Amino acid sequence: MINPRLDDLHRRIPGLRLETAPAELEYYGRDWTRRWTPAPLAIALPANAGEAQAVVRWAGAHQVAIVPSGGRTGLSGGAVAANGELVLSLSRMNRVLGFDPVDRTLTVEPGITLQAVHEAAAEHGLAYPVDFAARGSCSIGGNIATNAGGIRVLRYGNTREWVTGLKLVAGSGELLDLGRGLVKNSSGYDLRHLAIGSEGTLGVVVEATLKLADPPPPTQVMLLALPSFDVLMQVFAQLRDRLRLEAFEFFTDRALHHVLAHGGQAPFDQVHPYYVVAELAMEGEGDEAAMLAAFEHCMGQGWVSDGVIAQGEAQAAQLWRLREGITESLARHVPYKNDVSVRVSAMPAFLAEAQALLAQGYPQFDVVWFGHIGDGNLHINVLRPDGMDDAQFVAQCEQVTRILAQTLQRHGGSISAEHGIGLVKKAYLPSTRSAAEIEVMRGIRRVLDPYGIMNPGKLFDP
Ligand code: 2HG
Ligand code: ZN
Repeated sequence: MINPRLDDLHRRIPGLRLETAPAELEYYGRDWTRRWTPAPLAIALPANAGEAQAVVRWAGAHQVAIVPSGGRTGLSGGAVAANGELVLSLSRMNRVLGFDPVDRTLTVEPGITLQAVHEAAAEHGLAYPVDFAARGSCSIGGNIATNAGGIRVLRYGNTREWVTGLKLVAGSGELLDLGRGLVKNSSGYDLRHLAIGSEGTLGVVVEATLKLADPPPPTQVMLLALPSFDVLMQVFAQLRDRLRLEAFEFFTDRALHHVLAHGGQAPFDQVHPYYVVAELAMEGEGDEAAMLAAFEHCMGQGWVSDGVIAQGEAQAAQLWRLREGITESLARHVPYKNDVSVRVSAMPAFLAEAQALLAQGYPQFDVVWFGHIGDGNLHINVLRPDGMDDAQFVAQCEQVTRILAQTLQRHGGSISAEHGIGLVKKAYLPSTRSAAEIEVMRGIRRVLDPYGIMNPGKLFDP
């Protein structure tokens, strides 16, 4: 080590793995936003909770900023280290620590991927029902830090619903054992829920106990092509009221265009303005008939321009790929992302206003709309036009976000539904949270992170 501070860290925690090679700094210093140049001081890779706690204590004593780091699949810059921070990567802490068949819980280290959690739950005949496309790369610690949502929130809720215990090393260096797997605990403030969604600003998760669900029911997957968003909402209401929806996801013709350009297979002969992937539980005897009746009803109303019900798992996976492949298909464009929410009832009015705003004010942009309709969550990806330089593009996108934030405020919505605030949306936090709320959050942050070392510069400034 050449850096005296790192020498000291090395001496104080002799077994700790520290990386300082440029390739490692580059790799661990960025997330999927790819808008910041990584410049961390070093990467600390603790092997266990004790080492992680020792690193946080050392950082507090030496005023070294820490960026907690999982799979770095975040889209808001929450895991970016661009200012000489020490990245605290939990990637080596990726084990399943235990399964309790009576409690139906799985206790895991934070660096385990979501997919490995799914697999571990399935080995015990159960399920961890939070799910989204980055499952193979994202880690459960990052899911907890952002209260990740995904494609099954409609049915199962966000990550928050599934975390019954959390061990958190607070910025103060204290190890807090929160929730302890209790189903009921009416003994004051639930600090576990403060930590969930705090984006690494209060502490770092070193262990989580996850509640498991019954194994998923057999399902049917359908893809529908729809002429308008109003119709889409009608179809949503029909399917939700008549059947048991496991997922209801939408995307537009532009989204499908990019997925197909990336190697997908066109589902229909014609192009349609809107598409929906719906997954329906098929548990009881009458479910299949009820699904067909609902499908026919929607057809009969003239709501559905075209549709397909998957015949078997391979086709179901193929239909899902059209939705789940959107982010990947856009990645090479480095799109500017918005991830907003309004109440489901406000979706049509908000979408119409937002679409008009973009079409009239920014016709130069290819805007890709998709998301989780049943949760009132829209993803708005804006692509850089050919020939526009990146700085100009980002400046224009920030203008768009400012106007979107005002529109959202009028509709009572949020500037971040499930991706977090991080760096990307920090300037817009006051459109979603009142000054009084932000002041309370500042106070909480000061108590748990008295040295101001936990992910400084993210979420809001001191
Ligand atoms: C999804 O729903 C993810 O696929 C990513 O939240 C959204 O890329 C995006 O904007
Ligand atoms: Zn999403």
